[in-house]
This record gives sequence, structure tokens and C-alpha cells, in this order.
Amino acid sequence: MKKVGKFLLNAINTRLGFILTLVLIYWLKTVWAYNVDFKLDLDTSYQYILMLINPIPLSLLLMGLALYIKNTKVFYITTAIVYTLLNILLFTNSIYFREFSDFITVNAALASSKTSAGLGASALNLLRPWDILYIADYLIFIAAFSFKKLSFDQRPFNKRAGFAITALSGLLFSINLFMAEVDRPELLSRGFSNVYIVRALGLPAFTAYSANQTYQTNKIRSEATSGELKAVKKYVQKHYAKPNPKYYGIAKGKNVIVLHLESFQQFLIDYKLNVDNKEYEVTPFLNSLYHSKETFSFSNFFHQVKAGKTSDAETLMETSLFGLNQGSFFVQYGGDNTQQAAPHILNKTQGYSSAVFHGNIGTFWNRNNAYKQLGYQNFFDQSFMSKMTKDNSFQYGLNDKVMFADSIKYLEHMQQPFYTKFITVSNHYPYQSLSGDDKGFPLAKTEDKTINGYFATANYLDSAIKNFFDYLKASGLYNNSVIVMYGDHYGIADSRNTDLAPLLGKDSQTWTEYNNAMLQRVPYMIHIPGMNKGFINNTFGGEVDALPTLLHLLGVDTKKYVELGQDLLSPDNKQIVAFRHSQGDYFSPDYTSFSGRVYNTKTGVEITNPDEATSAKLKELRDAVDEQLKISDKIQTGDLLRFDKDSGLSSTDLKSITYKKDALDKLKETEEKLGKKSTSLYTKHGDRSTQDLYKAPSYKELHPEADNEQSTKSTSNKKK
Ligand code: GP9
Ligand code: MN
Repeated sequence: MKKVGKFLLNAINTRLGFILTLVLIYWLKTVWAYNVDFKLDLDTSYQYILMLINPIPLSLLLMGLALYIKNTKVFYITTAIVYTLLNILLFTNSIYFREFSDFITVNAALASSKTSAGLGASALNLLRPWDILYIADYLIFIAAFSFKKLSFDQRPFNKRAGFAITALSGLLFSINLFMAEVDRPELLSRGFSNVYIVRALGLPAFTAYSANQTYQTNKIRSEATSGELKAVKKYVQKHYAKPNPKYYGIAKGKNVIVLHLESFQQFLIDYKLNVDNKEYEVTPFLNSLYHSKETFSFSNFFHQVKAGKTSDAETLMETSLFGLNQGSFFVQYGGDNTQQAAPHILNKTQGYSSAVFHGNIGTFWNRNNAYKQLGYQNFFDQSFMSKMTKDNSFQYGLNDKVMFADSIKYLEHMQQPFYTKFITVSNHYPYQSLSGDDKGFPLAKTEDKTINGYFATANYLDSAIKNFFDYLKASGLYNNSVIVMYGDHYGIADSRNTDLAPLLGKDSQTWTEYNNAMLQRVPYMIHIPGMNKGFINNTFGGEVDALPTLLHLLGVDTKKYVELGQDLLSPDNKQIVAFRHSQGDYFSPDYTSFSGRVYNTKTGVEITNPDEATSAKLKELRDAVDEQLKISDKIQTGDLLRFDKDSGLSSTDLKSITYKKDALDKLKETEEKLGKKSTSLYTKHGDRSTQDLYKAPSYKELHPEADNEQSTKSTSNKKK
């Protein structure tokens, strides 16, 4: 035992041994922080292994650089500085995470005024007893060196061996990067979530990534001028489609409830899945809304997202601007750019309160920052809801029925009118999120497991929406509300469509890009209880057109705002839909361009040799979509809306928006302060909660017959 101790002491007394010891301690501290201070949302053992590995490569690389230094003093001082920097990064992030459930981006560190909105003086309160572990090693080293238990190694390290350490850590980092990419393709180009990057690559790599992001975005932003906004405004004015007087303001003053239908494609509407010669209607409830006189339904509404997927859809739907050509707008600019978004506009013009409800972690797509810029006063993410278990959630968050149930205790305390958004997740790739009694809707029988599960999760979503509607009716919110529903993007990727073809009555052999193009449709429905002017509108439009459409129904003219879409109910609508996914592609009633091929939209016949008149028309369409996207990119990358003085919207009050755990207390405080004047549902309901009005029976409870048919072993109908 003594021998081992002596051997170790001798090892630490060498330069390499000292560095390896520090790397080891840093590794232990990081793994401690990962498990105690951070919430890394680890789902698989692969992610766990990645988490264990990632502190090593970069710390070894950075500390190993000191081995090139000959002078003893300089070597030890450099080593101590690098080690301390790594530790400061770790410790400050641990404290920051306790408050913000996120990591410190370089951007946030630079704009420290925003950061201190929540931290500042309270930083001391955030310290925990175990924080002593973060500095204990310093105390031990100082003591050991002063009492001469450790000594400084005067021998310079062999240069070649130093190089070997650098090469080794470089190699380890490449392996780490590769493994991270396997776990999450396009991790760095799409960003997803700071948590995802840290858990895969570690804090130093995340900080470098974040510095690069900040540098890139700031460069373009700082060069942009207010003159550029003038050109943008010219376009916006020319492009503006005036409201249809028939519908303008018919939903004025009502609550807005936006239901984000994850990965939901239009072909699901009215679709019946045939399994073993029996037909199963996939989304009976949404179908009934689609055909209702109380709903404006759009049959030719296309998604326009790119790599930012859900976050791009949110950008489009709520700001009438596009996401970026590369990566996610929410991730890269969402935390900083001035926006003219739905919650902000409705708050400033008509005093709406606002909130988002989502069963996933708040950092996903940088929502915890981006929503502030959109003007959302509240963001109730997964941390405000039930604890996630194997049975009530999957990798993208809580099952939809649970998310709706858990939202009500917050929703009922919001002052009306409110603008709220519920982001569902259960109908998300790989469409295997259902478990227990929620399982039961038949699976399709194709070669592709992803396609097979899609209908069952869509059916679950349909039933969750129905439960929520039932609650709205029972609680009385229904009659005061407009309910907007949209599918964010495709659920079945184009590469799988030939397997889907037979289910759509098509032949896989003759499947074309035209067929792929038509599958980019997603639902868009605006349900206004009590209205009877609803119909199925065949206007060609896209997600960028949603905001002006909605605002006009709410009686807010969009003329003053910088919106690139056109009201879908306006007689001036041009029906040209840019497809952001591939440059130059578009949809329109006559022509469709997809993957560079042009088709007659009505017949699906490819146009390979257009005559002069057709060529001119096609060029016009292409120019129109190119211009729209170019203008959008200019606004987004240049943060041009910060220059806009005509909108009448003051910028969002970032200091007052914190998304902290006391959100519910704040809502209740407002309620109390207003007393009888409070318009919250809770007050209206005689100061009683409405939570018990939400009922969410499982599939098995709704379809006891299915259990018998499938003659499964378990026949129990357990209640939650
Ligand atoms: C995650 C969810 C999914 O929070 O919104 O986003 P997606 O993968 O569809 O972009
Ligand atoms: Mn999505």
C-alpha cells in the first residue's frame, strides 16, 4: 500500500504525471457537475458513455500544451492558469444552470445586463454546500506544495512526447466528435439545444462553438444599416394583401389557443387506414373540425421549414418571416433579434397575456431565449410539469395528454384575453412514443417501421386534442377562444415515400417528385366557435402566410408590420408559396417546382420543354420566391427590425420576462391584485380550479372492443 502511495507521489511529481492528475480531477468534477448540477436529459446508455468520455479530450489537449514549455516556473504557472480557466468555466456554469436551466453562451456573457436580470445579487443564494468540492483540490495542492509533500519537476518534457500527447488528445476529440455525430446527426450545424451539445462534447467545446456563433452573427449584424430596412419595407408594402372585409375582426378580443400538431401532414385528414381489410379513421376529431362551419380550413397549405424544423415553423407562424437557409433561426438569432411576433403584437395592441406550454426541456431549439424575443410572458416547459417516467414520456418529452393535463393549472390563472401555444410531441419521429393503455390503434403493415407507427401516434394526438377541446367546452373557455391548429412539417421523410405510396393508393414504381411535392402539405385550421362562415379554402399558401391571416381575423391590420406573408383570406393573395427546403422551388395553383423539376400542379405532368409564355411564367414564380427569401434572410441576419420605428411596438421588456419557477405565484399575485377585475378562468370559475374538468381516457378505455379483437393477454383497464 505504501509502495503504491509512493509510486503515485513520484508520478505526480513529474510534469506529465501532474498534468494527468489534474485531468483526472477535472474529469471527476465534470462528471459530478453533469450528474448533480446539470440536467442533461440522458436517454440512452450511448449518451451516458459520451457524457463520461467528453471531459477528457479537450482538457488533455489544452493542459498538454504546457508540456512544450521548458522553464519550470512558466510550466507550472501556465498549467495552473489553464486548469483554473477550465474550472471557472465549469463552476460558473454549474451556478448559472441552477437558475436558468441552461449553459452560459458567449452571447449571454457579453450581454451581461440581460444575464443579470435573473442572476446578479442572487448568485450567492445559488451556492450549495457541496460546491466546496469544486475548490477542494486547490486547497490540497497548495498545502501539499507548501509542506513539500509535492515538488516541482525541473526537467523539461521531451518535445516529441509532448507532441504525442497533443496528437493523442486530438485523436480522442475526433472520436468524441464522431460519436456525437452518430448520436445526433448535424449536431453542430443545427444546434438543437445547448444541453445536447454539452452532453455530447463537453463545456469547453460548447463555449468555443458558442463563441464562433456569436462572432458570425455579430459580424453581419454590425454591418447592417437602417437603410436596408427601407428596401425591405418597399417590398412589404408592395406585397401586402389587404384584409377581406367579410372576415376582418370577426374574432376580435378572443383568446387565441394555438395547437402545434407535431409532424402532422395534410394527407392524414380524412384518411382511413386499412389493416386486414378493416378501415380505421386516423384522426376523427380533427376531421370533424376540418369540415366544420366554425372552421376556416386550408387544403393547400405547405410547410416551409428547413434545418430548424419545429423552430422554423414557429418562426414562420408567429413572425411571418422565414427561418434560415442554414441551421435554426431560433438557435442562432432567436435570443437577440428584435421581432414583431404574434404574442408581442397582441400584447401591445390589445393587451393580451401570453404563454407557451411544452412537454420537452426549455433549451431545445433555444426556446428559453427565443420566446422572450417573441414577447412570450410565460414559458411552461417540462420542468413545470409531471416528472418524466418511462410510461408518460419519450425522448422528446411528456406525452401530449399529460402535457395538456399539466398545463391547466397555469392556464386557468392567466388573464384573458390570452395568446397561448401548446407544442405537442407524441407524434414525432420515430412514432413509437405510445405505451401501456395508450397503445392499441393498429399499426400499418409496410416494410417501414416509421411509417407503420405514424398513424397510431397521429391518432393519439387527435384524441389528446379532443380531450383538450372537451376541457375547453366544460370550463367555458371555448366560447371566448379561437383555436388555431397547424402541422409544422412533414412526418414521413421523402426518402420513405415510396413505401408510403401503396397506403395512399399510389404505385411505388411510378412515384415522382411531384408526388413528394404534394405531400409537403400540412393542415392549417382556424376554429372560431359560434361562427358559421367557415369553409375549406383551396388558396395556395404556406406557414409564412399564417400570421397576417390570423391577425386580420383578430381585427389587427398588419400593414404597419414587417410581415412577408399574405392573408390567405384576402382577395389580393398571390398564391405563390416558396419552398425553403430547396432553393428556387415553389408551389402555386398552376405550377409546382420541386427538386428542380417543374410540374403542372393540377395534372402532375412534368414540364420539360416549356414554351416561351410558360418559361416567362415560371421565371416570374421563381423570381418571386427568390426575392421573398432573400428579403427574409436580410431581415433575419441583419436584425433589421431593430431599426423599425413605424410599427408602434416598443421592444419586448426582457427584464420582466424570466421564465422562473415562481411563474405561477406571479400569475396568482396579479389575480389577487386585480380582485374582482381579474379575468382569469380561475376567478371566473368562482376561485375554484378547473383541473378536474380535463379527462383523458386512454385508447384502451375508449376502445374496449380492440382489446378483445387483438386477444392480448392484458385486459385490464387501469385508471391513471
Ligand atoms: C422538441 C420538438 C421537436 O422540443 O419541438 O422538434 P423537431 O425535431 O420536430 O424539430
Ligand atoms: Mn417538429
